[in-house]
Amino acid sequence: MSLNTQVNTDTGSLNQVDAIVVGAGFAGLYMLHRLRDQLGLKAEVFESADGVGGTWYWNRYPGARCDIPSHHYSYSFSEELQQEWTWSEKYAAQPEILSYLNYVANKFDLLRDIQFKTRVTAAVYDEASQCWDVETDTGRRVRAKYLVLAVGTLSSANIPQFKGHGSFKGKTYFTGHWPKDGVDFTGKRVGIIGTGATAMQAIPLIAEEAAHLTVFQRTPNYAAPLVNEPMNADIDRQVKANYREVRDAAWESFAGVPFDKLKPSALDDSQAQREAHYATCWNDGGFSLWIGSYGDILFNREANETAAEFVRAKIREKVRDPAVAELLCPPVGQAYGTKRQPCETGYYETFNRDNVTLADIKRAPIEEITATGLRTASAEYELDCLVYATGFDAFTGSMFKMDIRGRNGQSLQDRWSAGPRTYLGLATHGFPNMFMITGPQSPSVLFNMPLGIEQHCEWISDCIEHMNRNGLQTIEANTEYEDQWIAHVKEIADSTLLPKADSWYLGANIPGKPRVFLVYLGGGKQYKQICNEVVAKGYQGFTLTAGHAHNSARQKSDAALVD
Ligand code: NA7
Repeated sequence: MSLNTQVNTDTGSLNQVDAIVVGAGFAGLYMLHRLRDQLGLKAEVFESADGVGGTWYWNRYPGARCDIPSHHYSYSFSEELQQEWTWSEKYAAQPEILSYLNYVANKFDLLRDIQFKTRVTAAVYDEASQCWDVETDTGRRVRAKYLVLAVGTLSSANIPQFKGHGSFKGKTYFTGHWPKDGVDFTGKRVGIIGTGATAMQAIPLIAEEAAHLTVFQRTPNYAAPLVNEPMNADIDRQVKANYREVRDAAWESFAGVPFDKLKPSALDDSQAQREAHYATCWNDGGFSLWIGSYGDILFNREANETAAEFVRAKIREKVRDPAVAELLCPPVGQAYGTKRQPCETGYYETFNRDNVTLADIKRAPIEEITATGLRTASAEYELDCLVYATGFDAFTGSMFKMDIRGRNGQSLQDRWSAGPRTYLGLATHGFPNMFMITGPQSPSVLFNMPLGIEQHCEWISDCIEHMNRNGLQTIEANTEYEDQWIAHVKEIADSTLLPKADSWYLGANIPGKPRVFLVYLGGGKQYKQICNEVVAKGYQGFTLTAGHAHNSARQKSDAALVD
């Protein structure tokens, strides 16, 4: 049965619905479809943008594209959708992904339940009604039994507050908030701060337009070529004829995208064999070198260094000026792939252009943004445009922008002051009936995002169906299970080299953020099994209640703790 009524409270009337979903990207769209069209609930989505797309709405910077093949980087829930949508490139660019999400929104008639240009400012759990009271910047207030945060993992921009921030009189752009009508850099002196995955996509295209481009690099990065190409019609036909197998293979793989050349150990091969194998993976493109070459390069330093040296040699081959090449090569000691491996198309070659300069801001840090550009410890740069490609306050940034308060008025920031505390990356104690899609401590960014999102949306909607079918009012993660889950995530992460890098995977890119590794690294398949087992054991680790009137029916599902 669905709810769509008004309730009167001492602060005025609230619309009441079954579920509020925050965000209309890949996650929010599918969540709405599940809740509304499969469960028959009244669900409402709030989205701050004026259209769907989430991350793919905001990140319109030149060169933005996925680096998991488009056939994989798409929804699997509708066979009809899979058959009728045709990608034009192996790795789709942002405009095409955004068109796809608009197509999905129209096909499933989702737009009518999305409130655009509406930012959720607060979500407060009301003990009396055991519901969430959600406030927005448009003044709309809604009460809902369920609150689903589909706010994206990489959606809150990290904007470093350099001295003089805001004083630049030229044009400032943020890759994560790119103007809808694009930017024409023709004839401009452009500076870009950052050399992460985003910057590496944008730099070659900006360089083609700008009079001059200065790249401000703090840390060099290991990238591999994307090897994009127009969609091959035969491959498209083959995938469409076998989509079921393609998706099954994705779920069998560690990161939700299959690679068929993975060998156990780089150290088992001779140098010649290794180089040949790395070259094959390099030429395959995308993440093939990173997660499809040898199983031990992200676990063993010695194995890792063989891959690192292979990439350095490639950089030296591509970049003509040896001094620039050295600056672009991550030094020994900076492990390969422990930060997210960017995929590039002509990035390194861009530094062979006469109109491109690489500025080393590790050696000579940015001291001040000035009216005419910026000043580093060693030089003054006159600029017309300044681009920030400085990443995101990942995982928690967008959640913390809302004032989310659970039981006893405790804020989410407060509860997570030492780092996020979740059970399965789906829920957190003290915040009943609140779910996170691809939340901290789930596989999220180290898994194929659309597939991971689908698994979460399905788990959440199955849970809500279970609750409604059984007359249950609340579900809440138990702290013992949170503790165990956090320890489990940490233990797996610590067996790899990833926590040793200063990456956004553990919040190291944001000054003052607690350093906690935030991705479950056990692989999507294992994670899905765990989630399914939790359900099979009666939502083990969660407390489910029948509501105030039936507190005797409280089911504490913690009979057997996970070992
Ligand atoms: P990243 O990978 O976090 O990269 C941000 C870049 O900005 C990186 O080169 C940073 O250097 C640089 N940065 C950040 N803050 C500063 C300051 N204060 N001074 C100088 N340089 C700075 O973000 P991306 O957007 O490129 O990629 C994020 C993900 O989006 C990507 O992995 C994909 O999954 C999609 P640093 O390395 O910190 O020295």
